[in-house]
Amino acid sequence: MSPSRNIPTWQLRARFAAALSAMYGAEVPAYPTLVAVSAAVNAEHLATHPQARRLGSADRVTAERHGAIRVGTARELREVATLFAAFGMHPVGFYDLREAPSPVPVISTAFRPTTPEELSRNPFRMFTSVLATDDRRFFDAGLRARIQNFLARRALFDPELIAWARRVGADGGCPAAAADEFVARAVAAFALSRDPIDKAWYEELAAVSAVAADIAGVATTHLNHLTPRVLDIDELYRRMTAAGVAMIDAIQGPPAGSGTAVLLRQTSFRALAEPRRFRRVDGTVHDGTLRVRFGEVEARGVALTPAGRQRYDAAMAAPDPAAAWHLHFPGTDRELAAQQLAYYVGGDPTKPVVYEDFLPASAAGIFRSNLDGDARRTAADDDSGYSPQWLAGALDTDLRDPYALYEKAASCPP
Ligand code: OOG
Ligand code: NI
Repeated sequence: MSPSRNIPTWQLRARFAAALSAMYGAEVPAYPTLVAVSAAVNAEHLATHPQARRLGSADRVTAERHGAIRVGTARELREVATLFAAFGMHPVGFYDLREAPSPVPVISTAFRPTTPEELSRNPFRMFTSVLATDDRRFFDAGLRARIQNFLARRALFDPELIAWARRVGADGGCPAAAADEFVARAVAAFALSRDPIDKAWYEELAAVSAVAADIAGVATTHLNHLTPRVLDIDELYRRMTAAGVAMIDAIQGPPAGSGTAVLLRQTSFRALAEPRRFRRVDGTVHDGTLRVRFGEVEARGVALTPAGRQRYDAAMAAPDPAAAWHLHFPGTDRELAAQQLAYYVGGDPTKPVVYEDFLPASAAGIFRSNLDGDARRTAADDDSGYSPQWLAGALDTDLRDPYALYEKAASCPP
């Protein structure tokens, strides 16, 4: 390999995803089990359901992951955007989890590849949340000022790494000789830190919201979870339960047995306690544990059009979504395509456009299922102004509209 050869962003993204997976596997022992069970379920499913390949090649699905990270400020968000752009991952969509049934004080987007070609090369995506510090319903003026002060003093990313990422993004890749170091440095930015955590500060934030403590109670960020994709999530759920892993009560998203797989179904198990170090007020450092990180797995189906999404939201609002499902949704690709409820390449029902994004209710459920309590929220007016425009401004780049991307994917064959 010539040292001057350029490694394109998609190869950097594939290496980034694989290296994050290796790191997370070393950090969270249950994760490799989840990956192994997912791989076994996928191999068996593909052997008996060859038509499942229409939702993604075996190679793509085997390598497919999403991660989740949480940051504290607009500046940190901008740095994340620069870093992920070097891997060909761009912000798509706006999620306001403050409005979910169990509110979480964050707003979010997903960084991901945006074209069918890039997605098929490697679809790695990162659900990225920023703490809604300006929302008075969660944080009073005093606490807000102290959070801002704490966050202003930390640097999540080495400025050199961000400057390097900016060059890689602009060049569309990096020289082969530098690629390993670049990827390794990016991955290291998301490792769990062994630095002692200020116990009193962490606990004060945790009393308001466990997510606030995870974000602003520590001086670093870390992967919160890394999620493999599985083709039969009901089977995965049965196997994990049979293996003695306590899963959350339900699979989030569309109910089982609803015909054509649409959107996204997810489930997770609670993390075991992880060793962390704490510094007490008297300055002494002690070993302790936190249960913040967990395992999640997901199944992806066809992307819905705005009309299809309305049907989905109506079905899910029913007291028993599984029972109500067929009142709202036809069960086959052919009908979904004919009624323009879902995206198919060229309108051909054998060529579904896979859903590449997230669902706010499921995301809030995933947050919620892994927290010890709901966020404490008062009835104050929210004058924070968080919106898609705010997020785009903070990111200093356009927020892509998921529907426009699906529309485009459906209109131009890959
Ligand atoms: C993100 C939760 C959302 C998903 O898959 O819906 C998410 C988080 O816990 O930081 O990852
Ligand atoms: Ni997730």
